Amino acid sequence: MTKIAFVTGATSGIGLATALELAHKGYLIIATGRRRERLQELQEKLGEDNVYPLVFDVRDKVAVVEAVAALPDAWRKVDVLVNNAGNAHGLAPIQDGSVDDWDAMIDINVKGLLYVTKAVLPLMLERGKGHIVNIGSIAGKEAYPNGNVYCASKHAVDALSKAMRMDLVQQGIKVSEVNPGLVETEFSEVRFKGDTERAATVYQGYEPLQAQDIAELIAFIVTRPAHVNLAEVLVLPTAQASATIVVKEQ
Ligand code: NDP
Ligand code: 8X3
Repeated sequence: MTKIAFVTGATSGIGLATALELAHKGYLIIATGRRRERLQELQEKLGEDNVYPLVFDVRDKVAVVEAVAALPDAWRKVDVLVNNAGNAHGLAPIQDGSVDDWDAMIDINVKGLLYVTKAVLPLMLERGKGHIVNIGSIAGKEAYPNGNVYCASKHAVDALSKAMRMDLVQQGIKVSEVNPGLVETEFSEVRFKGDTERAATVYQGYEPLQAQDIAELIAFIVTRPAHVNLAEVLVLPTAQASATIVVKEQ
């Protein structure tokens, strides 16, 4: 039977690549994000019957519940949830940080992940199976200068992933956490509020990971046999050794 994957943040970067990769592995994709036109492009690319687009902001808990409740019966047997939607907003010392940026990161990366999980989990619990893949970060393993609240939000994802795995083990639901280092996506454009030149410098002088690298890893994780759970993976560019150590050509 065809499996169904629910991928948040499927409009760009890691989420888009994951939606494409899982579709190529035969999954039907519930693709979510705020940019409706990008979800429509994905649907056109993969075929109308192979993608179910859901447009909502993960911060809006009512919208999240309504979107999941409105899924037609044929799309309710969700096998895989990829909690990917998220971003960094700003990179500043704590004394200079913007409260609005802090709200965005906590509300999207932490509360949004919780709202989506709460809404989708019943669809797994009623079948006694499922697999949740949370996208954390190396920033959830280490803090780095100026990363304060983004790092805190990803440390929260790390804690939630571990705790969710404990809470759901008896229900037959796997929980995995993928923690990437530097991946070249729209991430830095969002962090630096559309400053594409500054964003590009983050990925210069070494070979960063690409979204496809993470998508292939997620596809590997969710296609392991039923008795195998890759609980946590830290995946870095070869040039990266820690959150702050990246070997760059001058
Ligand atoms: P992108 O900016 O390319 O993608 C972010 C995705 O999240 C978009 O699809 C966006 O969709 C969605 N999103 C953001 N805010 C919201 C919101 N409020 N409601 C719904 N969807 C939202 O970045 P990445 O692909 O790099 O990031 C994906 C995940 O990977 C994030 O959780 C990030 O923290 C994590 N990560 C990224 C790394 C990197 O170096 N790039 C490294 C480690 C982890 P839309 O704007 O259409 O709503
Ligand atoms: C994204 C990677 O190093 O910018 O989570 O925090 S980093």
